[in-house]
Amino acid sequence: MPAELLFSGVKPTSTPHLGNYIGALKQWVELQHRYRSIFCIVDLHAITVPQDPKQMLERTLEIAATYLAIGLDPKRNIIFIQSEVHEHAELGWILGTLVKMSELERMTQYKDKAKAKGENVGAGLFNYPSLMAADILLYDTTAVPVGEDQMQHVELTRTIARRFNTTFGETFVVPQSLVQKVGARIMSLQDPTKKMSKSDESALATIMLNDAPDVIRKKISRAVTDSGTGISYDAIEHPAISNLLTIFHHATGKPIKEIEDEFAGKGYAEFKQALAEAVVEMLTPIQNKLNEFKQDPGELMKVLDEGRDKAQEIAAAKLKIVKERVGLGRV
Ligand code: ATP
Ligand code: LTN
Repeated sequence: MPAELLFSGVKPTSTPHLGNYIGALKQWVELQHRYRSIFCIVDLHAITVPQDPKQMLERTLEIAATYLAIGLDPKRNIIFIQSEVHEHAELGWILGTLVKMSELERMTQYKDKAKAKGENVGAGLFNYPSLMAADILLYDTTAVPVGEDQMQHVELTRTIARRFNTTFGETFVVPQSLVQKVGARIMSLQDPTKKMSKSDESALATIMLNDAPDVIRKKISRAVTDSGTGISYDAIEHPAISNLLTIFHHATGKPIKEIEDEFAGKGYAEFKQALAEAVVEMLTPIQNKLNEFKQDPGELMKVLDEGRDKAQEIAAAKLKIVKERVGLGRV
């Protein structure tokens, strides 16, 4: 087994979208062959914004089924639900006593969400990075594959790990983020200056992993394009077409240059049609597997039971050391 350990997670706040898949999940499928990996469904993070209790578990299980449907192998990796391993919340509290208010106040995700919510922003959203640091540090993680928007949180995790090590003695491995070069930020199909997000007010902006083929075709045919007609990659001058080219690249594996050549002199309509078919082809096998897991959840439950037990064994051992170092309880 390789010594490197990879940890990542997705919040069960809604059905995952194409941005989540290209920016994060698809990478994991490749990385699982190179790292010992732990993939978590981070439900404690999801409740930092209000969630419908009735839908929470359903969405959590949907993300877990998605992990399996995209090809994460439960025999090689640990797959589990964050709230089922209480050590995460416990270490999150301890790390929250080390992180500074000023550091948390600088987090872009918090600032953006706080701006949207005003006075109603919950303290959980503010403390979010302490819990994320706990997720990562409990497992001696070396690599954290995330989209670009999460790099700042991984950076703060590194700061917290170093601070703990300096204060209480060498305890945590200092992890690194792993961000892929192309596709780290898939943009909205309706506004290429905004990232594709499940909370977008326009339903046409985001392709959900479980969108039916015709819905995918419709969303892509209505995607905004740049003024001019060329199909060439330039994220500054042609942000919309560059985003579509990025998606095309991920759906087909073809280099962007090759796609540009293929569509040189052709119109947007033809390009969009080919792109829609490529996305449908990429997502159909995933959707078929997802339906299988939904119809027969037994296997999924077994994977999550085993994942929880394995994760807990590692997490409990680490937390014991942490508590000893900090002087907490009669451990
Ligand atoms: P929201 O869409 O509500 O802003 P989120 O999708 O960022 O939330 P998660 O579901 O936890 O939150 O994200 C899972 C992973 O997907 C993260 O690693 C995140 O960086 C990545 N990700 C999310 N949106 C995009 C995007 N548009 N492009 C690339 N990666 C993304
Ligand atoms: N904050 C991340 C989700 C997340 C995560 C983690 C990612 C929570 N804990 C640990 C990697 C490692 C997000 O919003 N996507």
